[in-house]
Amino acid sequence: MKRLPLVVAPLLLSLQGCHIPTLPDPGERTTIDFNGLPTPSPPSDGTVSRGCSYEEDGFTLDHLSSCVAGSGSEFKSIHPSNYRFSASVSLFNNTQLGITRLRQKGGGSFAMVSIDLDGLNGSATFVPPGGLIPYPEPATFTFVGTRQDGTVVMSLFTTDHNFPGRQTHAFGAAFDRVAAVTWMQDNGYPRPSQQFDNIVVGPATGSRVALLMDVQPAAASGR
Ligand SMILES: [Ca+2]
Ligand SMILES: [Ca+2]
Repeated sequence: MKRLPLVVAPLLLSLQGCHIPTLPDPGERTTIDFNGLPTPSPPSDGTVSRGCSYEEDGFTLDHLSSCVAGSGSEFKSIHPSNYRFSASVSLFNNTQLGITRLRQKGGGSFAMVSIDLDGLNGSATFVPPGGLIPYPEPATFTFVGTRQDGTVVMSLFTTDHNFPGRQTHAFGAAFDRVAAVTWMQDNGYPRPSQQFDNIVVGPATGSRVALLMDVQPAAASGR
């Protein structure tokens, strides 16, 4: 029989009588890639509204910024006939400063591993009052991860000038054991300027003791 570390044994004893869930295999990872979304039939500009909530592989993306289905401000997918398409079908939040939130369906902690990012307008320009100006790209992404104990972590990424041409942003250990990750659509006046794809997530792989406490916060803290 394997010996329990001194730190773990008292904790497990204190949780006797509580429901202790099966912990996931830390080697399992999932890629949310949007590739199952059907290509639109012509005529189309190659983008398709996908509503205010999107589910894939046991995870949910929610549009948190007063999203109204059918308004055109929802999530949209980008397909090969659109000039923004790069490599494979991706998604964007079609609201300026719109917030996107990723959570595991049914709750629980997970590890945010990486995400592919790109701009949305490239070198295109527009004419506001005052003359021709380019869209504000490269686009900046600000990711905020929240753990079940309320701890908040943050990660920033700015895309390059290659468009369409995605980059992979890796999160590292700080984004292990998060319960939710949000990011805000860049201001992008007069239209949004970020797209994302290939969200790689996995089971929380940090402290196994901490993970047990995450899934049983009431039992562990007495709240
Ligand atoms: Ca894809
Ligand atoms: Ca790029």
